[in-house]
Amino acid sequence: MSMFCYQCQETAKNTGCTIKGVCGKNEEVAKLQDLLVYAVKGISEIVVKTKTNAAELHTINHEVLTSLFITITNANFDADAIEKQIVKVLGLRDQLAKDTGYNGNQDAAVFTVDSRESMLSKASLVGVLATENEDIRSLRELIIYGIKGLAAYTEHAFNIGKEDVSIYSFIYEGMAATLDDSLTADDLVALTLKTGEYGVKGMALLDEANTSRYGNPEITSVNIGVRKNPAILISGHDLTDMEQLLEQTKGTGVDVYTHGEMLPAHYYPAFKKYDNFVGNYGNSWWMQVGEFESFHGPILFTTNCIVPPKTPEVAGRIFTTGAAGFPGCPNIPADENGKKDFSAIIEMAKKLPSPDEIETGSIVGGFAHNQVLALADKVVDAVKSGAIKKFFVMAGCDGRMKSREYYTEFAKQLPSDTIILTAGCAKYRYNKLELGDIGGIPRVLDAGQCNDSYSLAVIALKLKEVFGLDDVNELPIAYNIAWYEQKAVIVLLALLYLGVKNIHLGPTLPGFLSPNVAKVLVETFGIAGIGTVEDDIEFFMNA
Ligand code: FSO
Ligand code: SF4
Repeated sequence: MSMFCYQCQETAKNTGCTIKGVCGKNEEVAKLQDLLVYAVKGISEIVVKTKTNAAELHTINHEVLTSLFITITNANFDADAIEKQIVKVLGLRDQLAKDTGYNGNQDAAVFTVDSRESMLSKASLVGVLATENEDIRSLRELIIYGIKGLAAYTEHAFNIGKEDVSIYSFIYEGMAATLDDSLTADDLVALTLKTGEYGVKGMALLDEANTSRYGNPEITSVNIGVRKNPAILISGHDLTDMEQLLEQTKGTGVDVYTHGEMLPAHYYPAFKKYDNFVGNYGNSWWMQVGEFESFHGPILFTTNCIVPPKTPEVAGRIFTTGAAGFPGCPNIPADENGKKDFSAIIEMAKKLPSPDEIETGSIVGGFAHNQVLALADKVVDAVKSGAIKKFFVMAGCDGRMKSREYYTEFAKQLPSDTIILTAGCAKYRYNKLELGDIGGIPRVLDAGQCNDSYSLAVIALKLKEVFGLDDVNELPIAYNIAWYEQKAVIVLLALLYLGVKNIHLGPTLPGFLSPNVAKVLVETFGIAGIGTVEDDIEFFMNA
């Protein structure tokens, strides 16, 4: 076996990618990512054992976030960039060991490598399969994937200048725990829930960061057609990159379109003032291969999901920034103040044709907690009168598997007295259907990016209060969530921590759950997979 990765929903045969990733990640990149995660575990071990206060670790905190983000599915395919990050992190680890007087002998905290070759052979010994017991391995990876998602959200908040040291401390605690052979399965189950607790904190921090800087998302109609100007497409989740790109393109004659998970940027008041912020182009991440061809202009990836470009022409128009990376595509760095120079992208755009129109019309979104709570009276009345019978939380991710057509069908077949609450790229399975409204409330309410699933939890908790219920599970809300990568794992753990039960998860249950761990999730939290659309709708409507 040359590599092993089973962190996402598309893992080969739902058991593990062993030769090449379904995502396109090759053996070298997979191994370097394993080693980067191991180096982060080493830093975490030192922090925990020496009881170092995370508040004193500014640079290390940030590099740990970036390192974990780099290893998320579809974020970074660039072996050279990952090697560089390993060298950086090991340097920080060794300096930390010195500064703190660490005298332990945990391998992750002391190992050395001096070449790409030595990195690859070390990686073969410390990857996922290094943990032999499949239940312990499953729980360790569940925690690590949750922490990867948490790190991604925390990094976006960091970029806006918002931090919570307790999150860093937890990341060190959680990562170090995955090296500790004395922990039992029960200990790790408890730590899994604690990961969910910090998931809530991380998403709340990012929500506070985004809304304090860019305002509260509001109902917005987003154009999905095009104009006849040269243009840049911006993808991923980082709003500080969005802000800087809009500032730098202002008055240049270059238009800006969002792609994939950047669509919700349109919902923020702060971005509405830019005349060149035109609309959203295309659909969810996996459809980029064809859509980037017809876009014609340069594309900036601020995070995942990158699909390896099929032609040199498209590859030549891709730029990355932050944790994202692809070999041969420039990564735009930030200076010490977080400023980025996007002029190379703008100059390229000016020389290229305007986008081909692939759709026309508009889509409506912006239903994050503040906007929905502003409509609370209307919503509560509609529930009381029976006009709204049930809400369906269908947040999460999209993916390429054919089985995901389930979600489009599910949305189509839901009774007309139901409302879909969505967030994340899962929405593209049904956000262009004509599902109508209930007394003026659209039947698909899009809160925003996957991290804005937090908004859906806030809305649920508020409704619980308004209806005077003791338990969030008594609300007429069903959870039918689609997952793909590790940010969805932290969203799921956050919901479990908040006490939400009976979540249905699809299109398949995670391959990294061992049968015993899956059983715990089923028995404790009522987690279930999906069945047929008809059966599931009948089940949910009668539950
Ligand atoms: Fe989607 Fe990709 Fe936001 Fe993920 S674009 S799949 S859960 O990165 O992060 O929802
Ligand atoms: Fe396979 Fe997913 Fe890992 Fe890529 S990220 S190698 S598709 S499990």
